[in-house]
Amino acid sequence: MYRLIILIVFLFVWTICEIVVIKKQKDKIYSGHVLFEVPMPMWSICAQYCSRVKVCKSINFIASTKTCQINDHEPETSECSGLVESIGNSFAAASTFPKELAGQCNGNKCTVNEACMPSGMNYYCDPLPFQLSENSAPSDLRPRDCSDLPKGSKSGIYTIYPANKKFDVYCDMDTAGFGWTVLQSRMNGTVDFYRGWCDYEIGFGNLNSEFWLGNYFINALTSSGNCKLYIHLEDFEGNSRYAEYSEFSVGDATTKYTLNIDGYSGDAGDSLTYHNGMMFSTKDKDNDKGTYSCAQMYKGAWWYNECHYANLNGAYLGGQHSSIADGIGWFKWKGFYYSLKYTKMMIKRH
Ligand SMILES: [Ca+2]
Repeated sequence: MYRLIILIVFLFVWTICEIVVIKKQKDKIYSGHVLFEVPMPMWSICAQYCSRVKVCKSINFIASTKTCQINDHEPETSECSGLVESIGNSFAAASTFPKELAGQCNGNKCTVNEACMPSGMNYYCDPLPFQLSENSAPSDLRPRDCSDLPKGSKSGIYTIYPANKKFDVYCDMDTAGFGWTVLQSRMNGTVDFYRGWCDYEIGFGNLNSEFWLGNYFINALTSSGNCKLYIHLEDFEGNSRYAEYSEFSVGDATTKYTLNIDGYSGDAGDSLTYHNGMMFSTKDKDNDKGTYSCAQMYKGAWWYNECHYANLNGAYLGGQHSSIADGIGWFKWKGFYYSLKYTKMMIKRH
């Protein structure tokens, strides 16, 4: 740790002697790519540190805790930047840093486990206070999902590290036993689910109430295979049902988050096998088999076929409704004219 403190002091002195302009994006962070965090007094020093660490591709600076988050990716230039709103915090991509920021370290040959330190007209490589390997997460001891948490852990929000990514999830230990990672939750209609592709890609809502975790993260959680899906449903009359699928995974962005599902059991009826092999569709991205946009027609976002038997991201219509199939529907239990009170989709490794 003393090495890091020396480095910070050094960077600080260097910073006040030089003036460089770095493009930062206010009130945004890049979620899901944090490799490690280090304390830093200010964001510009975080940027400077990043410029000297080979694996660093971008940074988030968390102002309230003065934390510098080192990301191993920078947002893709696709339509979804991957940046999420985070008031008071900021983001900067290493590719936008001016060359002078790295000083003598520009183009250094330090390894992924070293930080470059300028020294006169040259530089030297200083070991990072962290263990990083070329392609693995900082520690294999970190939970990959909720089932890796210590036995006895209570339901709540936890940080997990699946597939070299880091993000927060809600872990459910009560509905169907220990260790379920929640992907989706509806309970009171306070969150708007009629949203576009980018929101569904990186997720939205509040982990403590209603949310969609995000297709990007669902892919990360299920890409290693061997996941089962549990769907808990409740109506307004106090009844509950469940549908469980022994096989569940979602492809990556290049597959448009294609659903792979099989092996139904439960008492809610199988409304999801019909959606197997379908790409994800949103109101602004029609990947379904209908001649029109199923997402627009049924006010949701889903792996629409032509169109659906399940619409768990539909409108919160609160029970019986006269419009057809645009509520939070599970056809095999309630038909097309009933919008459920409560839904929860969650996964667990076998
Ligand atoms: Ca269509």
